[in-house]
Amino acid sequence: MRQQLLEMLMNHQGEFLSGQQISDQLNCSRTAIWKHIAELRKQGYQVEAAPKKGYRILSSPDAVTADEISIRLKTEKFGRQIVSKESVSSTQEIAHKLSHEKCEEGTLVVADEQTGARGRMGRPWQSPKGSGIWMSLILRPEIPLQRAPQLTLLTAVAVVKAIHKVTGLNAEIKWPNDILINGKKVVGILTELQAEADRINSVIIGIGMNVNLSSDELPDEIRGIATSLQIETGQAIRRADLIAAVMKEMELLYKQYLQEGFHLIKLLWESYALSLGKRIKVRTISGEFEGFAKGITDEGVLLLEDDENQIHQIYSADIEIPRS
Ligand code: BTX
Repeated sequence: MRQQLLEMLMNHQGEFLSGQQISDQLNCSRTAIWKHIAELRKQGYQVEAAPKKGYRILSSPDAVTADEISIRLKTEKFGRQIVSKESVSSTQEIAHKLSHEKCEEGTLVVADEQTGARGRMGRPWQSPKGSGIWMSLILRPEIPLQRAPQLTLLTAVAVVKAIHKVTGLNAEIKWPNDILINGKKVVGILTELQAEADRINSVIIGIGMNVNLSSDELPDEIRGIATSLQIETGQAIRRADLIAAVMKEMELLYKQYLQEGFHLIKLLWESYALSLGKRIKVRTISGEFEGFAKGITDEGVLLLEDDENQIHQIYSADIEIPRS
């Protein structure tokens, strides 16, 4: 009900809606409307109430609440179930738990702050309050286990597209999961699996996006290597707009992926990839080496050609693109 009320007010921004109009449309009492208005104000919405005129919305907060996200969603499944929290250790942890409890595919966990967020290989992910998108999406694809890394690449493509649609910025992808703008990291993606034998129960895709951090607000640990969308555009971005855009792009690509396979994602990914055709340095658990990034395989594995013209398949690594 509150979400429908918010939707009505947002669809008539700048105009008053009378209590009668609202109660007729939502089939509820005036008292119920008043209670929901009070709740919206508590969430940070500025709602004007004028005698004989009714209600109108003056401003809405840059919040990552279920209400703010839901009214912007243009998806069938992705983000249609939202768990939104103010502060959590990691949205991945909550998503894992929900997934065990058999939540629906497309369930999204979002937090305004994370205090113990993780990147790959247990590295910490800085997630300060009120300025980023820290979210985890639960998928249940019926695909073989070895194809799961393709979903990281699919997510990277969707995020690059969504960033372009919402901000006009052209981000680039550094294999496998970094999204960079002007050479600095703006988004990180972490794909985790719940699987048994060779069957996937769920894939939990964690996405961390630096949105409205100023240079001063970037945590010391990452100041030299990271950027935010606000730094790059000079403008604050409404986080719920971007979340809805990411959900839309992901759902579109995911449907296509399940029906037609990885081919299109691969082409799109390659068109956004920063490292392909360049000499790169690769750091794996078994050591460091250099070579040319030739491309990716149909499984999303990076192909590296060394100085003896041997091709190596890189499954998991950090890569560095030395400045030329
Ligand atoms: P990664 O292992 O590729 O990147 C981690 C590295 O990135 C860190 O070691 C640090 O150098 C750098 N870094 C840390 N925080 C930031 C930041 N905010 N911006 C830019 N660089 C940073 C990347 O792992 C995967 C990150 C996924 C994060 C999401 S947020 C929602 C979900 N919950 C959770 O705990 N993780 C995911």
